[in-house]
Amino acid sequence: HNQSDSAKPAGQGVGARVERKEDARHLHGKGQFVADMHMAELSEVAFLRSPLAHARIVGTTLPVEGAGRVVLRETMGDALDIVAESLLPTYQPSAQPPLAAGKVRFVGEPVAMAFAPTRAEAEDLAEAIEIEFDDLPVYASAEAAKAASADFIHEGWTHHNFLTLKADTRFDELAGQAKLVVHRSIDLARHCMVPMEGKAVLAYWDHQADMLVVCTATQVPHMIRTILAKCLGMDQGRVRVIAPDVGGAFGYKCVLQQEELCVAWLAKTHRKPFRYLEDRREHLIAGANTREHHYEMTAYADERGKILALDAHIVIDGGAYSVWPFTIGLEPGQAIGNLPGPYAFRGYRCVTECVATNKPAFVPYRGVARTGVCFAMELTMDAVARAVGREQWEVRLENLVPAELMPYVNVTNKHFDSGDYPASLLKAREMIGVDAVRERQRRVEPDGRLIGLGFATYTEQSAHGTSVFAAWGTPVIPGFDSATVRLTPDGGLEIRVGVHSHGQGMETSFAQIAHEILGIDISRIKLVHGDTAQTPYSTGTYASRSLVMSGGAVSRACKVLAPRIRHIGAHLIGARPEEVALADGRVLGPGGGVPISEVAQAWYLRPDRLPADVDPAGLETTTGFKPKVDTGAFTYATHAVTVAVDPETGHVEILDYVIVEDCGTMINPLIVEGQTYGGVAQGIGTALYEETPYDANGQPLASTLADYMLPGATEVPHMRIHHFETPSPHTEFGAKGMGEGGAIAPPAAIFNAVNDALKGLGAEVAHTPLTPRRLLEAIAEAEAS
Ligand code: MCN
Ligand code: SMO
Repeated sequence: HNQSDSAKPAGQGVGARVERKEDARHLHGKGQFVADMHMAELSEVAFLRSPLAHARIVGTTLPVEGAGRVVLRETMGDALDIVAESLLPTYQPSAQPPLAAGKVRFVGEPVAMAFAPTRAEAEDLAEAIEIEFDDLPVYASAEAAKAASADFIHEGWTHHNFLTLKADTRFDELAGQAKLVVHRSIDLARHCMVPMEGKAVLAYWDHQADMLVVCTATQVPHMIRTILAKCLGMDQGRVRVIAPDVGGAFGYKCVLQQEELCVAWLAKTHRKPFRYLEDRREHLIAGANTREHHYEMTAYADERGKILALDAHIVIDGGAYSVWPFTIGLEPGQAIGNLPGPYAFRGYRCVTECVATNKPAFVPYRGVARTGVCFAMELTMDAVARAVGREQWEVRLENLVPAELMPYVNVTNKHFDSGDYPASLLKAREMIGVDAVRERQRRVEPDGRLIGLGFATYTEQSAHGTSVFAAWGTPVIPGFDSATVRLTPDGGLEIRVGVHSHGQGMETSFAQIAHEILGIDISRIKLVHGDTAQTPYSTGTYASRSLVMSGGAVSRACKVLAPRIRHIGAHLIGARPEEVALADGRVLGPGGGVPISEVAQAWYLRPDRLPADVDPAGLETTTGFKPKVDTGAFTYATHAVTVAVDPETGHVEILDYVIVEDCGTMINPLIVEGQTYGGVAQGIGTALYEETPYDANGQPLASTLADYMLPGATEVPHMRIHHFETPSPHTEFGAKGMGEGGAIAPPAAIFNAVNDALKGLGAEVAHTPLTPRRLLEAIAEAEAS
């Protein structure tokens, strides 16, 4: 039912709309998740979690029966706390213990664990542990924390901020020239991530290999191996991490979880298998949180709505711990750097504070800070448009970086590599039908609902390089990756990558890349991923980097293999290597061809048929790829939406949703569209439904899916998508990453549409999620003033 204007190249190579190879097993319920694994003598693990947000642990009483199956932090004396280091000078690190030691810092923090043959028995045992607490002052909000000058959440701290970042570029000079000043306060609520599969980890001792094996739902198996080995004091060569099928990750699974360390410790210590599976309630209470940003935005513009300078103060509620490896610095770093979005203004002043509070850790979530900054910037842009009395799209055109200035370095030193941002806005404007919507607005709806139209344009920096992560303080993240390819003895191809696919369709798109170069049928190309023992080292999948980095490495590795295959094939058909080409699974030359399988057989089984000068490196190679620049590839898009707002009930219905996106060359447009739709569904959740509220004592108020609202099939509308394909000059095939983009713009576009609908009432909304209560309050407030 989804429409795309993109051309459909036939075949299986780059650009073909091939259906995903991985779908068959998932649609038939044959996926292999951690919860599907069976193992003799497996013990299930349950955690006793803190009922308080901030308290000292003053006493512990273990149950008489089963005390040997209960673990406290002091039992794990040989394991290290998790500490994420940062290069940023203002950063205060946190020591995150695998189980709380001395004190607890958020409701749901693991305090003890118990194990038993069944989860129910393990839970009973955990519940029989008694912990005595002494209350400490609770910092349930950034405001509460900033007001305190003692009793900091972490030892050795001198204030409550993890980090404060500042920027000032020509602010006073350019703000001074403005005719118009527009100010807005803007809030994004804290929420959870709710992947279908929660945390899941099974660890055992492989007695034959004499090593620890950890099967875990992670995006970053190699990095998890590195940090587990460190925290457990083991050689990395004796730890193997396997990420099997993973049921959605969205950033939640790109950091080390306390539970992963705990279960790995059990297996290492007892030399037996242990498993922990997070349940939904644990996820909603104790799982990592995301998105909670507060903005004070002041735009300085001319009378046409062209912004000259922007002043912003951003406060991010960072929760209790700074996660490994990215640190909490990723969120404020991306916020301060990406707030100017796709716009060309040159005056910028921003202070971004990231405050520690007594809530679960803040973890990257699809879009990372860009969902927040897009929301703040785009709401401010519309406020400027209203102030100057112009159309939202007209004022955006005044401000977007024009195509003729590409490549363009913006006010925060982002290197926009290519594309036409205004064209994406104009195309979205055409597709959503601005004139028809304006006409419909003028006629009164028979049911009294108000019609509104909203836009949001954003950039999605993807495939960030080493220097980009270093500027966010994270020293461990490289701007390159690698791949191994091997022609098998029967002429199939194995690709091995250290990134992990958990819904992105890499088993298909990486095969398409290899097909493009080697011509092997994709049904004969196998992607091996998610096992540190079988794949080259990689920091893993996050930041929409896998296709550009590892996909680029697959391309490069195939280009290394191709001449070797041609060389042997040419010899077999009596041609010169430069006379032959690879296509349709064959080496084709002037006098005929030979199947690639015969080349493979010559190498593996009939070396007597090989040319005398054959390259002994053979039909396998590992190589890396690094984009030509370190600054990333910038995907961009405009989302446009029309809504109907019911001023009586506060209900918002999305009537139409349009996306015009440009991720450079698409490897598989079908997957690109699926990624976008999924992201938009999550963005609609952020905009209208999802919230994890806390009371003043730090108690979570939404701990079941009855209180925590998610968009379902009836809330996610039909979407229309149009692609531009401006190749990146810096990557293989000109592809740019795009896995997060869908989730960036929806809150901005939807709120702008609602505010457009409310214009006549003088009401405005700027706080996610837009519940009926918040909407009705905004209308009542406007009526009262
Ligand atoms: N693709 C393409 N052509 C392009 C770019 C991408 O065909 N020019 C396709 C490829 O199939 C590629 C996929 O889109 O595998 C996503 O590519 P990329 O942008 O490189 O993103 P990653 O593979 O690195 O995936 C990470 C990204 C992130 S950071 C989050 S968060 C997220 C997302 O992907 N989490 C997801 N999409 C997700 N989708 C699912 N189903 N589940 C998650 O947890
Ligand atoms: S939040 Mo995505 O894993 O960068």
